[in-house]
Amino acid sequence: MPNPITVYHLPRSRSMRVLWLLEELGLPYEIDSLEYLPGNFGGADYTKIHPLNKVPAIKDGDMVMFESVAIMQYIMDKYAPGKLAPTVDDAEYGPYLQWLHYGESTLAPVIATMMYQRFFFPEEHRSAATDKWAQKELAKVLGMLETQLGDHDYVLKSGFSAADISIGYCLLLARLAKAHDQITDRIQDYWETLTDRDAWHTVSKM
Ligand SMILES: N[C@@H](CCC(=O)N[C@@H](CS)C(=O)NCC(=O)O)C(=O)O
Repeated sequence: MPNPITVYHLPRSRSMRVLWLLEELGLPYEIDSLEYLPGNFGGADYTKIHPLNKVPAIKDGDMVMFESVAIMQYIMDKYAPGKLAPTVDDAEYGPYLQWLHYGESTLAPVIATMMYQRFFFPEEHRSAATDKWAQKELAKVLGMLETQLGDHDYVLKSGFSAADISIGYCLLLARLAKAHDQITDRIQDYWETLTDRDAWHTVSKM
């Protein structure tokens, strides 16, 4: 067993992706719980770990890194090769990488826009036009996910993978953003399949 990885964590933040992955893989980890200081998560001590005070980050021995999806790739490559991801010679490898990154690169920015519009910006800086744009965009990007899901349980036909963790976290974000109108029955079914997993049950309480 490797030494435990330290995960810098705030509930409901992207550190859930990392913890969910570690739970699915049964790898040891320790949590460093950050203090919620708006605009400066974790305070000055955490700036030494992540210069922008964004969550998550991990420490593995002397190595410190951030970016949730990159952390997932690091953990899988180093400690669980061949698990929760197709191998490079598999026909699903390209689509797997695409959907793994779709979570953070395509889904998350649209949902984050909604969250800022609806909850974080002061009233006078909110824009109905931006919110409307984000709603349309989210419907579009979730529509593409719905097409990919088809009638299988997970993003890849071969079954659950780290891509589902990356995207699944965004479905939590979408709920927090109150994007209920964009969550279709099919996306809701997918969410329920994901949140039925033991690892999710554990992580959702952290
Ligand atoms: N692309 C980064 C995004 C990190 C990020 O923005 N995390 C949020 C919490 S979920 C955060 O720290 N927000 C505070 C900020 O942006 O100052 C990742 O995937 O790790």
